[in-house]
Amino acid sequence: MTQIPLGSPNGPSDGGRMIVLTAPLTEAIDHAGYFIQMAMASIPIWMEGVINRKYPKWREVEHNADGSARYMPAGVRVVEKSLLREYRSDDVVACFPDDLDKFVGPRTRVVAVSTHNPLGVTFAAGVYTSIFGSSKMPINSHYSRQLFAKIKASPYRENFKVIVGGSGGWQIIQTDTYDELSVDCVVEGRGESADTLELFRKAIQGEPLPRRVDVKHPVERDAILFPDTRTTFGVVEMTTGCGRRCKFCVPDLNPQIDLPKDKILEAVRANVRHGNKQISLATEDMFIWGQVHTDTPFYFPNREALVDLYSDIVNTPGVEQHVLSHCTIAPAVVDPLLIKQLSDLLLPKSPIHFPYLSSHPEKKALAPLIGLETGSVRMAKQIMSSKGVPFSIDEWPSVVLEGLRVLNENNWFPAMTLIVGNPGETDQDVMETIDLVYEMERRGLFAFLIPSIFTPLHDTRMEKEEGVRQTRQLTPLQWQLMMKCWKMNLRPGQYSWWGPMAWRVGSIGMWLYKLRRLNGPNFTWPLWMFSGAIPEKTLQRMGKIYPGKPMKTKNRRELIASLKPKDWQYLRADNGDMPIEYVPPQVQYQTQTA
Ligand code: B12
Ligand code: SF4
Repeated sequence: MTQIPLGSPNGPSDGGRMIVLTAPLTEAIDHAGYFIQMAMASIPIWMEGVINRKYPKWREVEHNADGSARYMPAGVRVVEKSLLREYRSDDVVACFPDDLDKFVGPRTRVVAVSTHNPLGVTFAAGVYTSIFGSSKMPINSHYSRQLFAKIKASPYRENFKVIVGGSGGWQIIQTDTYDELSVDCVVEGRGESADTLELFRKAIQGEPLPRRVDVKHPVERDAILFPDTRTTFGVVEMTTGCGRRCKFCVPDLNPQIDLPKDKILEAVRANVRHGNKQISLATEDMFIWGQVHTDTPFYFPNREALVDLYSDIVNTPGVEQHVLSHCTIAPAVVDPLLIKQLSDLLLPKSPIHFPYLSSHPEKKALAPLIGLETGSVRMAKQIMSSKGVPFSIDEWPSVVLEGLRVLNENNWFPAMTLIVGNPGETDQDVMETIDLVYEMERRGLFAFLIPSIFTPLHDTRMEKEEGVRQTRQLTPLQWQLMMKCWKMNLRPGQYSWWGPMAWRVGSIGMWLYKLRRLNGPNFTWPLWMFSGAIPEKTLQRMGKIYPGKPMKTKNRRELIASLKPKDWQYLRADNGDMPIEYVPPQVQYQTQTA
């Protein structure tokens, strides 16, 4: 063990904390909203100047009086809360990477790192940096590596173990970067688990740790802990799991749980107490809350419960801003009135403004993340056959278009992810997805489309499958889909700082300088399409891009009519469009008793 005396100028005067929790700076900042972190997960480090110019203060973080972090990602806070069941508060600290020297000392036995996406190899992250040519170094990855390097270089490194957890821990396992990053053990699973506590006990006693530990996810809602401190972006967990069983999905592997309202609200109040004005409920699908393990299938949302929950959240004194996280699109078709009621409640506290799109008097908008993934029914059947329930996956394009119509009418302009290069994806599948994107454009619908290259995620049912690995392998159609999505995103110019024009002109410059060599010839025409330098119609006539076909799809009434009669009982008649054969339960009852 390194012999550095307590109080030496090289270490903290109190010998440091026994357990030090931290997270990469870029994952911990509570600045400028979700978008900045998402951008830093995707933009390569050499473009950091763009972020610096737009958000010059992004590195300025807030501290508590003792130098610990005022806020940390929710995962760190839950682990901290879990540890505080066993250890004293002056043994445990959560701090920003720059403050590690204040807390890591000769007393330190564990440095625990929480990571969301440390190496940038997850979906919708690596692809963008790889387009620009440095596939492994998005800004977030650079800062994550910087954090690990700092821990590795600590003069006390021999004294403590480095335990990594969080949704991005698998990236270290998969790339076998334990030694490079100086990580002793990666925990896959929840910090509340007894196995996690056991691991910390072992580390504190200096026992060797396994490289990887898989811990069980609690199945009871009361077993999930809620932090009573401030979390980055005011993230408070709302649900775990999902239930739609998409084959590529990690969160769906967790049990489907909707967390108790009183605990959610307590955590919201704790955030406010510690200075947070923004709240966001973390979920894979907000619409399952209140409908888990009830007599109604979870995909028919519990309107009253949801409205009641969100109403209490946004009306909590001190909550000035509220942001939605993830949801699915079928509930918008099932219950448009729910969407309207939520809009009435949530828009006033939304920090998102879409001046060119929103009909709200202050141009406010809601922008949850929704998975579109593919427009091909064949592909959808293969990878996500229940994505659109209660509707059959055969209706997927109609569900997307109708759902988006309902959402847009209520000022919801979601970010929608698409997967390009799924295993077995054919040109026909890509054309069908392009058709859907063109159809959105034709109908004036808006979603911020985020195409990403298929990434086999650990433990999922597609873990062993292989899709496209590098941008050079993308076909002309796949490139067209990606570039069309981005062209559509820049359409209304709602991100004024991006300056759509500048992007387009810049893209040609970049292509000439670097991109044509990096991404190969299949990239050329789609990029010209994106740049707008040659009109799309001309490119279509020249046969350089696929023109797309108008789609014949079902409207809401037809979709509702396509449901199985046994599902009609769960529909809300006040939405209209009820099947003509439908007899409301009270009438059925009267008929039976007459
Ligand atoms: C909120 C959220 C965000 C927010 C805020 C993130 C933040 N910094 O707080 C924003 C929008 C910024 C975001 C961005 C991104 N996200 Co995100 N995000 C989420 C979401 C919805 C909730 C995360 C959360 O806070 N959960 C609650 C906490 C309590 O859970 P937790 O973090 O998992 O922590 C538990 C365990 O992991 C463990 N644990 C955590 N840390 C540690 C540490 C140790 C030492 C131990 C032992 C245990 C441990 O214990 C905790 C509690 O028991 C999840 C989905 C989900 N339901 O988890 C996706 C999710 C984590 N995100 C995901 C992705 C892909 C991204 C992006 C790459 C998307 C993009 N391209 O922009 C970026 C990356 C951002 C970055 N900085 O690099 C994926 C991760 C996939 C993967 N496994 O690789 C998820 C799972 C979504 C999904 N549907 O797949 N995200
Ligand atoms: S709908 Fe989303 S969260 Fe649910 S299983 Fe599919 S990908 Fe996962």
